[in-house]
Amino acid sequence: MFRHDFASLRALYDRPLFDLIGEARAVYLQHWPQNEVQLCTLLSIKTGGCSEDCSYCAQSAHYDTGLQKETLLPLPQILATAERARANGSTRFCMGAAWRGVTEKDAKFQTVLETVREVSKLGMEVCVTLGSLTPEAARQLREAGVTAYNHNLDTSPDFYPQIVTTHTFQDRLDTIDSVQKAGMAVCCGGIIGLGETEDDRLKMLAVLCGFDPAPESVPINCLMPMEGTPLAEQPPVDIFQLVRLIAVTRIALPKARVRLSAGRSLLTREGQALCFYAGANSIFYGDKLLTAANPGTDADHALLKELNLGITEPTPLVAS
Ligand code: SAM
Ligand code: DTB
Ligand code: SF4
Repeated sequence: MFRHDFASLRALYDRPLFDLIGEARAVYLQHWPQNEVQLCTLLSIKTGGCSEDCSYCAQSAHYDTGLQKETLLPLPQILATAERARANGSTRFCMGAAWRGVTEKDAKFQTVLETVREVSKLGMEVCVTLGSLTPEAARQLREAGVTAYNHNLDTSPDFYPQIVTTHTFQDRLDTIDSVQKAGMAVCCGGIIGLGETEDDRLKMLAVLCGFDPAPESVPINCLMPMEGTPLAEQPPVDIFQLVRLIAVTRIALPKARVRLSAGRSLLTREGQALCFYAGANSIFYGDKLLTAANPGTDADHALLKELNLGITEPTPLVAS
C-alpha cells in the first residue's frame, strides 16, 4: 500500500474542498460500507494532579485550573459505569488516568489491571490511556484484556516542545512501540487548535502513516480551552480545516476508525455532519469527556438519526 508522506498529505489537503471530501467519502464507503458510527464512553479513573505540563490540559498540576484532584476510582464504581455504558449502546470503554505513566511495579497499576480484567468481561472493546508504559506494563495490560491503548502524538515533532516540556515526542513514540510489541491496537491522534500550523497537523499525520501496523484508531481532538492553562485564550478551530484534516486522515489511513473526539460541543450539527461525511466514524458518547463537557446522549442520538447513520454493534477486538 502507498504510504503517505508529508508532501503527499499536503497535496491532498490542498485540493478543492469538495474534491477532497468526495474522495474521502469514496474511500470511506469502500472500507466502511455499513455507514455506522461507533460510540465510545470515556471515564476518568484518576483525575487531576498530573506531573506533566501539557499546556492544553486541565489536569496538569502545573496550572491553577480549579480542578479537584482525585485518587484512583474504586473498581466497583468503574465497573458500574462500564455496565451503564454498555447498556446505553457503547461498544468501547476508555479509561483515562492523569499520570505521567505507569510501571509494572506500581501498586495502583495492579488495581488498574484488576479493573481491566473485570471490565473486559462485559464484551466491549477496552481501551486505557495511562501515559507512558514500560514494555512489561504493556504486556500485562494486554494480558489483562486491554484491546487498544490510547497515546496521542498530539502535534508535530517540531511543535511538541512548545506544548509539553516534561516529556518528549520520542518518549511518546517509545510507549507506542511498547504497545505494538505487546500486541495491543494503537489509538493515536492529536489535538488541533493549539496554535500550530496546518503543516504541523499534517506532519503529525505523516508520523502516524509510518506506524507499522497502522493505528487502529485516530482521535482528532479540537482544543477545549481550559481556564488557567497557557492555552485558555486560543481561538476555536476553523470547521473547514477540521473537515480537511479528517478527510486526509480517512484517505491516508483507510482502515482506521477516525474519531471525532474532544470539542464536538463547540461544533454545530452541520459541522459534525460534514465531519462524518468526510470519514469520521466514531465519537465519544456521554455527557462528559474526562473533565470537559460533551454533547448530551439525546442530542447525539437525534443527530445520528437525522443523518441516517447507524450505530456500530459490539464486535470486540479479541485479545488473542
Ligand atoms: N495522561 C494520558 C496522556 O497524556 O496520554 C491520558 C489522558 S490525556 C487527557 C489524553 C488526550 O486528551 C491528550 O493526549 C489530548 O489529546 C486530549 N486532551 C486533553 N486535554 C484536552 C483539551 N483541553 N482539549 C482537547 N483535547 C484534550
Ligand atoms: C483522546 O484523544 N481524547 C480523549 C481520550 N483520548 C482520552 C480525551 C479528551 C479530553 C478532553 C478534555 C477533558 O475532558 O479534560
Ligand atoms: Fe497529564 Fe495526560 Fe493531561 Fe498531559 S495530557 S497533563 S500527561 S493527564
